[in-house]
Amino acid sequence: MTTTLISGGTVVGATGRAHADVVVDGETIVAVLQPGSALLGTDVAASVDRVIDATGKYVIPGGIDAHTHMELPFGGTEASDTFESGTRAAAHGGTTSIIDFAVQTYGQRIEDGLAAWHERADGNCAIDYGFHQIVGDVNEASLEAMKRLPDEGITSFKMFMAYPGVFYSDDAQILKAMQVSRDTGMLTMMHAENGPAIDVLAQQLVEQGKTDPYYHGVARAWEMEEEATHRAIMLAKLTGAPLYVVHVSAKQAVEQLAWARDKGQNVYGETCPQYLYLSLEDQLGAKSDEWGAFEGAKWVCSPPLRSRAEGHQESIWQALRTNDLQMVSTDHCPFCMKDQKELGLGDFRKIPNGIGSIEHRMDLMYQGVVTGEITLERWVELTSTTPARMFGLYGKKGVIQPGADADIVVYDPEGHTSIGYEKTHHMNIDHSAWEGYEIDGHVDTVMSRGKVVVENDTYLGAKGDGRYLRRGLSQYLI
Ligand code: DUC
Ligand code: ZN
Ligand code: ZN
Repeated sequence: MTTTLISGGTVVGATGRAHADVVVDGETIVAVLQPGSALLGTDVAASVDRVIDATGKYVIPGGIDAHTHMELPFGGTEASDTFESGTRAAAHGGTTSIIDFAVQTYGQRIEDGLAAWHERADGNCAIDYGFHQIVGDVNEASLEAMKRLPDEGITSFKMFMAYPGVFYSDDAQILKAMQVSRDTGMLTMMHAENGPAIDVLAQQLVEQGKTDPYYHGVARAWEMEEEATHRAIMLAKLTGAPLYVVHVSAKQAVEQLAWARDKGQNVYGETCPQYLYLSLEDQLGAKSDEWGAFEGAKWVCSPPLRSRAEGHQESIWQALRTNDLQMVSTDHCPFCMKDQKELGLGDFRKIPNGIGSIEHRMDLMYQGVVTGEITLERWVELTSTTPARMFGLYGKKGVIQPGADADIVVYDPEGHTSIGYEKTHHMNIDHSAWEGYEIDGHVDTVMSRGKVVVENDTYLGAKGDGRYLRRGLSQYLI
């Protein structure tokens, strides 16, 4: 087994930072030491197989992206990153674990949906991976199957108040599933947008000839997110289920979460980098020679980008500081412009929804440290420690301490990252929603369970390095 010393860096955790050396034995962190100190009387640097010099750099627990959709079937196509390409890109960006969504489609048994997801991921991942379960068809059999998910290491499930005819659940179905959540301790994850109302607005816009991608955001008004978030909160209150609202994009949805949390309810929320940095105005202004106004399709995701003039981005940054929102995930769900997004030429409703960000989450959130939006410790908390606690991985993941998996990122605050077009990223997309973003920092070295998988921007790992994570119940509930 290889032993490694990461020396001279600043170890940063959710609660503080310190100059410290980290000793790794095989797959595990075995010691965090005062710089230069001896371990059991031995000179550590002389006795390990390898020393990584982290002088002037941050040493942080590997990122955990708790919301990804590799290979998701959507809108007549499939998300363009496979478990292989998506997890490799994640590693490049300093993310060492993902939690992807196993899909139960309408008419399918949960067991079969889950088995298919294991088959897709098994032996293909570059980093460790777990699953949430999408419940796309609540019926008596699914409700029984859901109760067995914790035995499979799946302790959270996602429901959709959006996408009628695809993943949508009505209030009665949600109520029944939340009762299972209450009884098992599993976390209910909610896509909170009022899908039936949105579909009416979208149809009316198309009938008026408003078919460009921009109108996707007009149809998915923030009122529909606020309303659904409130409804989810009330159903959770009624049933006693713990609730986690995914991809929060609207200021008014944050207010709903804060309101419920102030009353002591077990309610949590995540946001994504696109809701912090990108806006509906950006999407409206996007035009290119190749695509014209259809260029805006690159940023079609749900919930949609929100208006900067309305102050959503500002309010979401604030909520990350005040813990009204607890985490940042990506909702990584990439689709190429060619053959995929272009399915919606002439009708924005047919554009597959999703943005690819898995490679850039750690960098984009570090930029929030540079600009003073969040502290260094909060960066680690939002991107690694809380995801681990929220989804039952803490202790092994999300922290640098003896006994934890050696998932470690050496991050260089003096480095620079230019986010560019497909040729510079590793995600399987023919464009970047983040093209032109400049980050004052750089992922230097990435270790996944003791193995250096990225160094000098070079991938050193192998397909199948990543293992399935059997998760415990949430360690974050009040
Ligand atoms: N939102 C997206 O943008 N893509 C996939 C699913 C979702 O809820
Ligand atoms: Zn969603
Ligand atoms: Zn999603």
